Amino acid sequence: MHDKGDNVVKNMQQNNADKWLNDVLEHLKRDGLPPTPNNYAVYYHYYSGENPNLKMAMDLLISQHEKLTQDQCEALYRSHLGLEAEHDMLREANAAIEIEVSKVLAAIDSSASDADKFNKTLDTFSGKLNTSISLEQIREAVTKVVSETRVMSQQNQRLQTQLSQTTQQLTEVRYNLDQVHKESQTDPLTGVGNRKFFNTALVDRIDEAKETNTPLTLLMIDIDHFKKFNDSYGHLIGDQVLRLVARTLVENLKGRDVIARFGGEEFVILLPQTRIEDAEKVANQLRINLSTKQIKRRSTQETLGAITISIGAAELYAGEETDGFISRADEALYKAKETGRNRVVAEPITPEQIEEIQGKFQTE
Ligand code: GH3
Ligand code: MG
Ligand code: MG
Repeated sequence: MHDKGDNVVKNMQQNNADKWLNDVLEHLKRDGLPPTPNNYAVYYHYYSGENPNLKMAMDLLISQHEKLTQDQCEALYRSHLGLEAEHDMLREANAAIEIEVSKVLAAIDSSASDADKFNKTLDTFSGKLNTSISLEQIREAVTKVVSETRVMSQQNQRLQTQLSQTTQQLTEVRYNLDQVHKESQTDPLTGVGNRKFFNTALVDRIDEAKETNTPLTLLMIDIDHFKKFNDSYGHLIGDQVLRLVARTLVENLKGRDVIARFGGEEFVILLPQTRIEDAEKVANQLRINLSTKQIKRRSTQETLGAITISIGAAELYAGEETDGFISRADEALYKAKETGRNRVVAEPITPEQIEEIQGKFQTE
């Protein structure tokens, strides 16, 4: 019962998304605008009617100018669609793309059945040739085959053109959407993942650790006395340091490890399949590696000294929630700061903390 209802809603959404995709692409083409993610988002919301304010504003522009310019489209995007909307759009556009692809596959199927029909005509023709028929009848049959061959080849050509156009358009839309998705998860200054990326990765890695019954360790990293560094040398050199820290992390960790900027001058690392003792070694290597790098002012090559980091580590305890896990790594980082900075604190979970987690379990 429930499934049936879900399917009806799903089908309706798919049909709509399917229709809107065509409308959007045609309208963008009419207005001479490229199908960039932002342009696509504006027109998509216009057709879906999900955003009445955007629809009203766009209707007004259309009534005044007929076609939208790139600048007008960008202005609509900025004032009516935020990051959240973009997220929805990504999901819906992906669904629409899947539908478009299945339509293309259906077109190929139907072309195959046309080919079947054509084969049958040929069979009938060769059958006729086997019976004794007049020259006139043969001429007639040959003419029919020739004309059907022409129709088939024209149909094939049309299908091919349509397929390559659709594929090209979809590839472009999908590429643009992928770029937007990637950008929305990346810290623009350092190029590593941002907080949003980390939040998703954290949930995924915790699930994975639970499913595979493997350890997961979190490192919380904070640059030491960074305020003083900024105050002494300026924010631009501070930014250069943030990039250096990110690069050092990326260069010294494995592909499966998650690296992100948690905010300000703090970074986080998730080390899957790693116990806290091993994570402590990794953290110390990172810390030492960074402390041996000399920061230089690019313009004068003047040496500004080295940068140090403090690191707190925590290993996920079975049944622990994301917040508790982060808090424990944070507490360890705080201890590293308190006890002199430029060090790693990796303490095992305390019996009190275990009790707290288990207490939560029982009340739930
Ligand atoms: P502690 O060793 O206790 O961590 O001291 P701190 O000075 O590093 O810590 P505090 O929290 O007092 O200052 C953090 C500084 O990080 C303040 C801010 O100027 C700097 N910061 C945060 N984000 C950025 C950024 O994007 N670029 C630059 N250049 N500096 C940043
Ligand atoms: Mg800090
Ligand atoms: Mg700091």
